[in-house]
Amino acid sequence: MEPLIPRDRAQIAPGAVHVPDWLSPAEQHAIVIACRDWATGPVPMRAARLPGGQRMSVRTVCVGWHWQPYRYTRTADDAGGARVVPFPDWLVRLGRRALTAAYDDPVAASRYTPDTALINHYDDQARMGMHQDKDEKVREPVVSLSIGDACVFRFGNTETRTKPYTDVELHSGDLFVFGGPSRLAYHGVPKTFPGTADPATGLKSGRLNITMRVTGLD
Ligand SMILES: O=C(O)CCC(=O)C(=O)O
Repeated sequence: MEPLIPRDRAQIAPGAVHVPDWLSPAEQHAIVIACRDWATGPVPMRAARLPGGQRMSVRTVCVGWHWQPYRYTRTADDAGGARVVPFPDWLVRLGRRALTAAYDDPVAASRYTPDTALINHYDDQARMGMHQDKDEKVREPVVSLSIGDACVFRFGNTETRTKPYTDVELHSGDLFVFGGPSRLAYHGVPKTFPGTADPATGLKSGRLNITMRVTGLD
């Protein structure tokens, strides 16, 4: 195997931090197992339907709160109607560790309590257009974990879907956190790199992305 070229931690914009190789291979494997379990129910993983009628190309399952464009509910009203599984404590702890790694502020991190996670699976054709994560009622940071195939993650500005933006390669195990002045930055995934994943993660193909958020809902 080729030796890994170290990639450096980088602030992409104020409040937006990329931490390469943050998850260990064992953690990635454990997360893949958990995601596989969530994907089988009680709410099935599905391609969400946009208000215009077309389906997203990624397939998504949620924990804590169910997201459908563009709201959160406790039951998956567009996917069989079951109640979503509770947000697990281990994922809260992982979110807090992620915030510490990104911002180096353990006190703020200890207060971070994500209550939803969207788990997206990208097959080789899947993409995600530029969008803002703005269905949450509060503006706590978003913690994003990547597993499987590498991708181009496009991180833009808070005003428009277009330039200026920065293209960041996210690899398996990478952490990306965006909060503060970057919390409402447009972002998307224009491209994945099929076949780049290490099979040791347990993911058979494609790319998995987990974003943890705080909904601010009761
Ligand atoms: O897949 C990614 O890295 C980004 C996912 C995303 O933007 C989202 O779930 O809102």
